[in-house]
Amino acid sequence: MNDMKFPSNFIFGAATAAFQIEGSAYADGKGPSIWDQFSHRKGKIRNGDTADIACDHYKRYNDDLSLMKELNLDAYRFSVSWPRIYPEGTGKINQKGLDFYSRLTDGLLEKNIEPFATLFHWDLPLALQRKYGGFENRDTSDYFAEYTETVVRHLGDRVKNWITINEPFVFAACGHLLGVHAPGKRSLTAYFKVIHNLLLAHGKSLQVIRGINPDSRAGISLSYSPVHPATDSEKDRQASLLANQFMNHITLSPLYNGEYPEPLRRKMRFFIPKIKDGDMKIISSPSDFLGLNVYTRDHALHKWYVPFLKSWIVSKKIPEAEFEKNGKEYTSMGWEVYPDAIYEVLKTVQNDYGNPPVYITENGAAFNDSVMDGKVHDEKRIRFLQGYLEKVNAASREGADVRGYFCWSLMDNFEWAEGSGKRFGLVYVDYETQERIIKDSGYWFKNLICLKNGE
Ligand code: IFM
Repeated sequence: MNDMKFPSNFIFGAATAAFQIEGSAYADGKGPSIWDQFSHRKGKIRNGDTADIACDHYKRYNDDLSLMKELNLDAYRFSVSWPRIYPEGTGKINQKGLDFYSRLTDGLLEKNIEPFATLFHWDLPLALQRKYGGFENRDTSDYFAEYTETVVRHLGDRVKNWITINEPFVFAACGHLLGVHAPGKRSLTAYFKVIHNLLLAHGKSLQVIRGINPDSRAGISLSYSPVHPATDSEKDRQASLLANQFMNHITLSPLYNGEYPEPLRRKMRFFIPKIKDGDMKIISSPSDFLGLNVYTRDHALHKWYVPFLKSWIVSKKIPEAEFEKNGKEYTSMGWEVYPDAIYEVLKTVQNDYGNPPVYITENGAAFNDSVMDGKVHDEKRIRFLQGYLEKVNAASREGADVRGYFCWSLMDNFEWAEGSGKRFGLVYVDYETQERIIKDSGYWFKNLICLKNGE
């Protein structure tokens, strides 16, 4: 830990998302989201878990603020639940929803913790999905701008850091191409439409934020898993280039270059929606920072039978029985522990995208934690965080403009289709009693922050 030197203005925080922690699924006038609906569909979530209660954070946020203070966090990244603010997605505002985030924000500021608010972390109001087809419909980008305006007018005097959208690729791919996340669609056409409309929504939201609070800072959070060729063959190398474009540059390139990447655009021309004049300009409106969520890398193989792309990702999840394979380490998500991924991502953004200010808005690991004598000894997570942070530090020493790092996650929570069994937290949550226990990694992270602050 002592080898890592982070400047005192480097921000260390922890992140969460509304649907994953809040519970109180229908409290105080909240409307249903696509995830409330999807998580109750048979067979969609591991073990039939739901997030109806999750970490009960909506009711226990004060205790959770104390935990954040105990961890000495500089910042906290949370998301606002759109259907708490607009139960129908648009139209009538639910004041009680706004009040909740207002209390949370005040609590953070009282504790000297900088709020970073994400406006969309996947819990789209169900009404927008049912009536208009959700983000397949470009009008949803306007509803998002309306919602942005309401939230920023309410909190913008206190929240100065805004993240418009979390991981457009994952929302589009898992929810509209693979069908494993809400709303559960499987269509390549839907995938591209949703990517485009989310990016459009980001651009419009950015303009709204700027218009209301010129002194605030706003950006987007992108998932980025570098894709490496599975073998040394030229065909696999080509497959990895396309897979990288399909998963990573599909969002980075429009945001920073104002265009979808070639040759992806050529190969996918039948699926890419009609792009209206002016869209790319809105999408590439300058952001104040880029948020990057980095966990692992992937591998691509050439597969002749995959339509158009001819590229197949082989490493996203490996079965638990193979965790020790090849001397590599894996998290309980089946993701390879590969700290160089975060270095590669930061260097790519530095060298190929103009070195914008970056926050790592998510990085962390799920392991099978257990409580022993009231403690959680999670050495694997400590090793994971140390390894990745060393690489963040290395990239920063080589000129990458990285300003902060948010651990995913503050506490164990509802991991989407994987349910509640995958524990990513610095804090352990006993879902039966809602007791919280700071894990050894939480104390390790706290110590890192103290060292950075010279305490
Ligand atoms: O839990 C998710 C989060 O909601 C988005 N990024 C990845 C995390 C771990 O899968």
